[in-house]
Amino acid sequence: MKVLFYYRGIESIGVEYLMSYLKMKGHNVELIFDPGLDDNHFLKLKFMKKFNQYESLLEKAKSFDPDIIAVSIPTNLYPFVNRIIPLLKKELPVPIIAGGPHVSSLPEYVLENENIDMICIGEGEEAFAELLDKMEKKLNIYDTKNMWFKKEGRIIKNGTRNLIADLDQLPFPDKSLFYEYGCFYDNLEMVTGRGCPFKCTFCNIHFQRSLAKDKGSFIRRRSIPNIIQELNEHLNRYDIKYISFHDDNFTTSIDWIEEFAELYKKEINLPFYCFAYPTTVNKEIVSQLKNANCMQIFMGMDSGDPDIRKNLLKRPMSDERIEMSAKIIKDSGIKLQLSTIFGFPEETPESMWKTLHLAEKVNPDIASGYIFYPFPKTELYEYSIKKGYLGNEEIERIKRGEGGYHHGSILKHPYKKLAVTLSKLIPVYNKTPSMFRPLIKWLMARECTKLALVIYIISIPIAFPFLGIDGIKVTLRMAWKAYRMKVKTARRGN
Ligand code: B12
Ligand code: SF4
Repeated sequence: MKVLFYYRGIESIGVEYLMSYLKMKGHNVELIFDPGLDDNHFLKLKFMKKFNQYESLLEKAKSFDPDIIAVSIPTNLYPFVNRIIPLLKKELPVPIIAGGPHVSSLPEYVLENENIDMICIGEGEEAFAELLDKMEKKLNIYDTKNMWFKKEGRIIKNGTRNLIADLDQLPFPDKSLFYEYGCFYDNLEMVTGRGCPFKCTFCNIHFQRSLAKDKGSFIRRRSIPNIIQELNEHLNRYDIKYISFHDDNFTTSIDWIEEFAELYKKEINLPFYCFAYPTTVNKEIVSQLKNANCMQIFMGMDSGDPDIRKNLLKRPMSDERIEMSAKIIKDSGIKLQLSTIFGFPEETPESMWKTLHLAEKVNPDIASGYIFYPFPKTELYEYSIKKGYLGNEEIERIKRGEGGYHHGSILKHPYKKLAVTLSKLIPVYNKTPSMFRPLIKWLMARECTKLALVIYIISIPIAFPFLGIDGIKVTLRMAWKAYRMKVKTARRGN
């Protein structure tokens, strides 16, 4: 079967896993990738729109002549998916299947979409392969687990299958098609496991855990040799300078880290980046990470108000624990990226300022600021509805995937301007010498959201020296590739 994937903005490890699995099963895959340069979730740059070439993508789609089109939908990608699927459906009258976090959260709603014929809830590898196999053999597809279908005006819902227990059995994610679009450069992204043991109320992963109840262990980790083998395969193919481990939590097991550090140092030894939950950080783990050449750790502080953390976010930890974890990381020589979120329901200006002040005490190398976005079906989404922060209009906007956690708050929140200003200026504040900090604070208190955005953009290379610069390089590369594709399409048209 010929499967055409659509994705936008950045490479997707989930889609790469699907591609390699389907290829292993003998299917043919192709990708149309929209670089989304005018709106990459972080920045809206209207003048970059001219690089978004739907025509060349459609032409590529037509010449591939797929049997099925597959789209992966994180919530904030839904508006863009909705722009392209009517065009694809018009040119290629084949079924469209959707999967990913938004679909798993709102299956009924997504299936109402006239252009989507079937959806996948949860993990897609086995379900999608089984579906294609049945389609190819012209068998009944409507009993495929994890899949829901539209048939003659009815919705057919199937239960979920067990989670993939042994991740080592999966083929390594296939990055080749994303690479052709320039989606990565020096930085190799990968995941070493699936699932997370924590219960943060704003997180989609915690919701996904509830979907997979009784379907096997939610938290799974690949074996170290399997990870090293994947790394070696990519390193032989691409000119990689550092690795980003995108696991929700890299640091949950000391035994795993010890074994990883030893083999990684021996076989790979490239600088890497990973994520850590504050209470999993200790001297032993951090020294192993440092030994393995870890250059930066991303740690979520989220709020600087202990009550908000404990009661609202279900991240019960003291300020002192956060400071201690930060100190351990910094003392080891690993760079610390501290993540903060502003604009939670119930947050007052006082609690938002507490976040700034705790970040100041922690003194990370990089501070990132986000605006709270209630992802559908998360506990904090339901809470925001109950407490009146989301009315019908906002709920509909979230279902459509509008907004995000970079630009503005979607909540009916009395202090949203302050939340936006703080989220944009905290990275700059963090890099400002202390004698000039009162000036930034003065700006923050004025809630000048537009000025804050301008300052944020200008300061990206200083505030985010590693990922910010990599992001700029990748964006330029994607723009160049998109431009070349446009030129080729135009030449063929003439
Ligand atoms: C790595 C990561 C990133 C990386 C890069 C993404 C990449 N290279 O893959 C970065 C940091 C850049 C990133 C960016 C964003 N991310 Co992100 N990211 C993740 C993370 C940590 C891992 C994703 C992953 O690889 N998972 C492993 C793969 C195997 O799982 P998967 O992607 O879910 O795919 C499986 C299934 O969902 C299903 N499936 C998926 N699509 C499809 C399609 C079809 C047709 C089928 C059949 C099945 C199917 O099958 C796949 C294989 O089993 C997840 C959290 C998580 N643990 O999933 C968040 C997560 C996916 N990200 C999230 C968000 C919000 C974003 C951003 C929108 C943030 C932002 N505002 O900038 C952007 C979106 C960028 C974009 N254009 O997509 C949210 C999504 C929530 C939601 N409801 O949408 C998540 C769940 C985080 C969270 N805790 O809430 N992200
Ligand atoms: S630690 Fe991260 S991935 Fe895990 S539940 Fe919390 S926010 Fe989600």
